[in-house]
Amino acid sequence: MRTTVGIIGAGPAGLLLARLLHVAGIDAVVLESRDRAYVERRQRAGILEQGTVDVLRAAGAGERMDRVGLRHDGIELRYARRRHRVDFPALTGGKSVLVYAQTEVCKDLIALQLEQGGPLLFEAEALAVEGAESDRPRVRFRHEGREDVLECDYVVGCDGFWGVARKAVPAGAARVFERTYPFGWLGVLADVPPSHDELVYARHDRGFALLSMRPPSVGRRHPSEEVASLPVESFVSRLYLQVPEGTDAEAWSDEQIWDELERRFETDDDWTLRRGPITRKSVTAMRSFVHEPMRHGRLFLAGDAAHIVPPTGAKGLNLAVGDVVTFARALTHQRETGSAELLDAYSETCLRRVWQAERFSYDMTVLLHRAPDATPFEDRLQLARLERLTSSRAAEADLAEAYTGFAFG
Ligand code: RFL
Ligand code: PHB
Repeated sequence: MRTTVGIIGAGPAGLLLARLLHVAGIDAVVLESRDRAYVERRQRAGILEQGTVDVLRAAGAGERMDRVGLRHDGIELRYARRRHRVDFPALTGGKSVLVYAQTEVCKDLIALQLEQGGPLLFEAEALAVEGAESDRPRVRFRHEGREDVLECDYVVGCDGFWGVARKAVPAGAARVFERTYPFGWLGVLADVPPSHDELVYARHDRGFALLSMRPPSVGRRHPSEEVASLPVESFVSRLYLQVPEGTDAEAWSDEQIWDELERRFETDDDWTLRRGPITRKSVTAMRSFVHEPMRHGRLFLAGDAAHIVPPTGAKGLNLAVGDVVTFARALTHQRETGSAELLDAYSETCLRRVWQAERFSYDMTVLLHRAPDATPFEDRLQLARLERLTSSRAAEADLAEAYTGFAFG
């Protein structure tokens, strides 16, 4: 098999890249180790920055997103039983974010790719990237019980944190920056409308909690259907609790989860948490990670394959989008002008934005989580930071700008 761009991984990075290249008339093959149902069901991100929304729309993948996605003009910070709303448009000159799940982005891109794009092979596991320093890099992979080779002009590793692409970069050619956190998130999906119409980020002495939401499952629109946005009441609840590192999700009963959420979201007013049947339960580890550079020869890394942020800033998916937009633009430029300048600048361009997201995600994590060994001094500092955020427009604007997104490079 031969193609121009070999893409490893059909998460948001790989799928969007395939779509952008298709629109630009550049052929690509996507290899995905899992099956389609697994990729479409994997619960992850929920927040799209405006820049991400614009890219998906321009790529022709915005029809369902525009109908089902819910614009959010703010978030609530909750601490010491108090509630404070951060108003994004007022603080950023009109910016907002869109609540639309990663599962839905992936479903939309997969449907488009299978209908219009080049090959997207499920259950095709990349085993290794070879010849990254040559003009003809190759991906060795296994599909339907057979080993095969995909010969490419470029390989883009979009295979997430646990993928194989990064391993093709020799240790001496890379530098890794990493931090792990002594806690994780227990995430649940519950079949009950969200208890608030915006996201709530809560800092509590017992630990962090987050209230988010997911759109109902809605298919693609029939041409005769009315276009109407869906009410928040039709959404379901997505909730997270800070738990100790290594926690087993099954160790928490549904009732324990609701009781703990209720405590951490407590307020002085009459706000109440709506309970309902929990349909999904899992624990996510928290990590910050950056692999520099994001390119080795003709192998490019994009998305979680190159960097990880803790989810507190809602940045992971949006960073993946920025990387593949940068790559697609650079390759198009090279084809149109013969100049490799943008491809050569790929890593540097992406890393500028990546480090801003790393900084913001770290700050949000430290601001809102309670470390198991937190001292009373650190507890007071956390509250002082929250007080500052809620009383200084400058501090609040800094959060709002970062949350709604940094420009693509
Ligand atoms: P993915 O999504 O991990 O996709 C990688 C794909 O590669 C496949 N793969 C392979 N395929 C072939 N051969 C191999 N050898 C392979 N090895 C792996 C995998 O099966 C998979 O399909 O990476 P990608 O595309 O870079 O996308 C990154 C995002 O998924 C991730 O950053 C976000 O989900 C992070 N994230 C959030 N990001 C946001 O922007 N906003 C959010 O609100 C947000 N919330 C979250 C999150 C991540 C979370 N978890 C579970 C870590 C909330 C949570 C709880
Ligand atoms: C989510 O809805 O899954 C979500 C939202 C915001 C975050 C993290 C996760 O910061």
